[in-house]
Amino acid sequence: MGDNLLTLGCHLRADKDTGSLVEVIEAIALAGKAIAHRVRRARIDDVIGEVGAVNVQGEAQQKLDVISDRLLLECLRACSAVAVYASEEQDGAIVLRTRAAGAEYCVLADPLDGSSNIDVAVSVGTIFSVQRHDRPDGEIERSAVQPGRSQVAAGYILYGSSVVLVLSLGRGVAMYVLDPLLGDFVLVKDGIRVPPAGKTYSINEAYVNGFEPGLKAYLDWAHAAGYGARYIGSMVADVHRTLLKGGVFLYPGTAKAPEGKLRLLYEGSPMAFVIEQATGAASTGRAPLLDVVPTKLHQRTPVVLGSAGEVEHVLRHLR
Ligand code: FDP
Repeated sequence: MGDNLLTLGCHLRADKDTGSLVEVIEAIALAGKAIAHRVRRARIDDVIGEVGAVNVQGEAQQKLDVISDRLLLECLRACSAVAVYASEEQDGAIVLRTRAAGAEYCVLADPLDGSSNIDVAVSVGTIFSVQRHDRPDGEIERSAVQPGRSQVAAGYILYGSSVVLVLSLGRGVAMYVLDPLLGDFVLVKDGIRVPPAGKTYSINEAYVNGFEPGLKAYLDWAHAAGYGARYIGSMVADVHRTLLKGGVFLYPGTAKAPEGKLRLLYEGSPMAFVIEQATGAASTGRAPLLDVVPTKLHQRTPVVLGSAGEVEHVLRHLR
């Protein structure tokens, strides 16, 4: 049995082109360790339940949503390369420092995705996206509102039976696991590829009456073709399974919510970036998800992602 001792920092620094992006990823990883600690103690400390407030999208904030957001903000504030932080839990982008001060990056995050599952100890995760901060300092927020295609890094941290960090810097996808004894993320796999096919779909099928006819036709086709269903209801866990085992994850629009539920910049774009970098595919159902030009920070998008062959089965039914 070989020991995995290549840490996240050493692995990233081995690539000379990565520059100060390493510090940004390390700041996110540090926040991930702090969040993992809070998630592990969720029933011991008083962190379960709602804060009693709603976020900018009208959703009830869980205590751990707020704690995770604060931890991320603190870690990024301490990182001199970060100019802007935008999160699902904040009304607007937060300016940490200017480009004139040498800050090159903008970080967007869903600090604790799937947090409604916390009280039943189901896996949750942090999703992050890094864009280059290349606008004049007067338009600092616009660095956050960019198409997914221009991300310089994206990934997620899954707080499951182990703590897993999946990362892409646009040159493939690597997976690290938090070694609790060393207190560090160590590389467990590089060059991850989504299996090209996999007969599993992951969707909240209870909304079927609100789906468009093409999607209903896809589900009928998948049933007849002997597909299995897996839906945890926690995006990071569902996407992680799809990345490693293949299949397709869908959160479509419905008659009531045509743009679906997931946020383009905090969930759709970073997950699409990881999946495409792992040779999978990601779409809104109409267009490649990474090509969507966002108009606002908290924009929502329908999501179809996973094995290239499985995404194509969905798209041909939608066309
Ligand atoms: P949550 O509301 O618990 O934060 O991002 C929202 C999300 O979780 C995703 O993690 C998950 O995939 C989705 O909502 C589940 O929504 P449904 O309950 O509508 O299926």
